[in-house]
Amino acid sequence: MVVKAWQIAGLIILAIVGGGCLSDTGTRRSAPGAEADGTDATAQIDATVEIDATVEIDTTVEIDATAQIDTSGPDALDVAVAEIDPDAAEGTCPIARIAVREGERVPPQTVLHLSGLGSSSPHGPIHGYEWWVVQPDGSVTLFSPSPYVAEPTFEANVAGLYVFRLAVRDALGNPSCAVAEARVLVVPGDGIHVELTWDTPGDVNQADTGGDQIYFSAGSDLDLHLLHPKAYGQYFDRTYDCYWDNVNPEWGIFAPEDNPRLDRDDTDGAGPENLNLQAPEPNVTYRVGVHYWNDWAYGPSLATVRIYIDGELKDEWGGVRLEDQEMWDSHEIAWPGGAVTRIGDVPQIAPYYRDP
Ligand SMILES: [Ca+2]
Ligand SMILES: [Ca+2]
Ligand SMILES: [Ca+2]
Ligand SMILES: [Ca+2]
Repeated sequence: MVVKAWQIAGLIILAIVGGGCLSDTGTRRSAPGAEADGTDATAQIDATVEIDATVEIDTTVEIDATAQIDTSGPDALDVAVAEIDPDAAEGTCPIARIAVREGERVPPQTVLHLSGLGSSSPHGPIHGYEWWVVQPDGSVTLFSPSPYVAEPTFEANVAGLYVFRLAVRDALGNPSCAVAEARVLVVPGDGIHVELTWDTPGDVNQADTGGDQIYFSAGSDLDLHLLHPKAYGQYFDRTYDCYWDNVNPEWGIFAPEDNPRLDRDDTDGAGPENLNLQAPEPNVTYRVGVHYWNDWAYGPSLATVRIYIDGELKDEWGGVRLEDQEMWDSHEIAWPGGAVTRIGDVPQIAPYYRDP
């Protein structure tokens, strides 16, 4: 109910004149036995007046733009908006709000469901959304299907902090005065998490994807390898090298916990490739390698390897320049303890290393 102040004043006067019965929420009671029967001159009147009035100020401006759109011309919408009282647009700004369904802490390769539907405006519905993200170094994920929808998704593939921001615009074109912000931390949950990202300066768009892997790729293709000691240092070992052609081999005891998993192979630029091992074998030293499988004519790339032990970043070795077909032996990881050691003071790179 909306009652204006001058109406309240009038109603109170009416209440006094009328004996205290106010609107539909007012009550008037008489004590039992108070009715005068003509014989009891001392009858008492016990009347209680309860005033229950709420003043609500409702400044919502309802915009019925659709009713005014003349579909005969492209300027019709502009005309409709121009007919809205401009004074109604003054006042508070639209408020942008972000909700992330998956929460603030997720493992790598989580598809985040973002929503700006909690945004609001005193001037009517929200008509425009614009999202941004500050992502960890090496991550080039784009909003899907675009940064201009109310509920985009976003694949958080690289470990680290993502800061999402949202601005909105209401039906009158008013922008939000403040940008909403939400932070999501991507933390690897496995004992060993190895992440490879790369920068290919010859590729003008490193965020695009696709290709047929025969004649064309949208970007260069580097690969992550994890060697078990039983590979005797040979990459592309069919059992004891975990890589794109052997993504989840059986290592250690006959149980999945000590098997490595290549959870993400990227063939079209930037990465990441993610390699995980939940419960490494005791008394085993693993080796990490990076191979430049195919440059797809985009030229050399700068590789970065990050190694996380139990969710904690232990080493990041970045900016290592690789040419097509080169193999970089980057790290050793010793278990138990998870000691991460760089192989060599400078990158140890073998030229023209091919699948034997
Ligand atoms: Ca590209
Ligand atoms: Ca790859
Ligand atoms: Ca196993
Ligand atoms: Ca890619």
